[in-house]
Amino acid sequence: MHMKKGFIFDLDGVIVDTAKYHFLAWQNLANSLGISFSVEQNEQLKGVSRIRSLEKILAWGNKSISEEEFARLMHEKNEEYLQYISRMDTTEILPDVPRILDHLSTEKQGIALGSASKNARVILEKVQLIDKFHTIVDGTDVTKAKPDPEVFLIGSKQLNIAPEDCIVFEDSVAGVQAANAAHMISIGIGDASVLHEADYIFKDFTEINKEFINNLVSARKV
Ligand code: B16
Ligand code: MG
Repeated sequence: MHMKKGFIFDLDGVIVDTAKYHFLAWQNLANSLGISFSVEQNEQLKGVSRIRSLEKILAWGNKSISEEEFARLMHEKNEEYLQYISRMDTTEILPDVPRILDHLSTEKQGIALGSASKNARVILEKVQLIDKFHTIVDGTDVTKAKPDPEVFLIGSKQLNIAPEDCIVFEDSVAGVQAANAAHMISIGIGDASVLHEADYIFKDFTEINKEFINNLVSARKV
């Protein structure tokens, strides 16, 4: 392998499963407002920004609140979420993520994070993966949420690798759409019926072998 590519990883749902913690915190918040909140609804918040998530929950509950209350609820939700992630450790890394990161690093490929989360750095530190990334683009760097390609385009720029030479791993529909809009190769991690817009789909990283990665290194999105 010699051609240098940029591999951009989403965080929640790709490297770690923090959706369960978002769920607990959003559920407590929704219930405190008298709004019910299901696992299915939580699915619809994957890859969605914090602001947009709260807007959606309020819409589901037919509630309208003041700007001050909105800001207070966002803060409260994040405080509870931070409590959950403060207890995270390396056991929460999803299967075979370290194997893929190590392989890419041995092969001298570019590695970036492209997440909507404003807590991405804290999480990567907790699971001790932060040093594996050449650059980290998170919710504090972007103005436009996925499916806008901004987060991945910033990643490609920071890696100094053209978008057409970048490959994105994503678990959300909006994230796959963002990768496609950025003209990058999109790899869906999760359910094929949900992520059908992706160029390739795998249940998780255990299904991805070295040969597949090596082929990506010599491929280009057309
Ligand atoms: P925070 P990703 C996304 O992360 C999550 O999937 C989404 O559920 C969450 O609302 C969003 O980050 C914002 O997270 O509240 O921590 O800023 O999948 O893009 O890595
Ligand atoms: Mg995700």
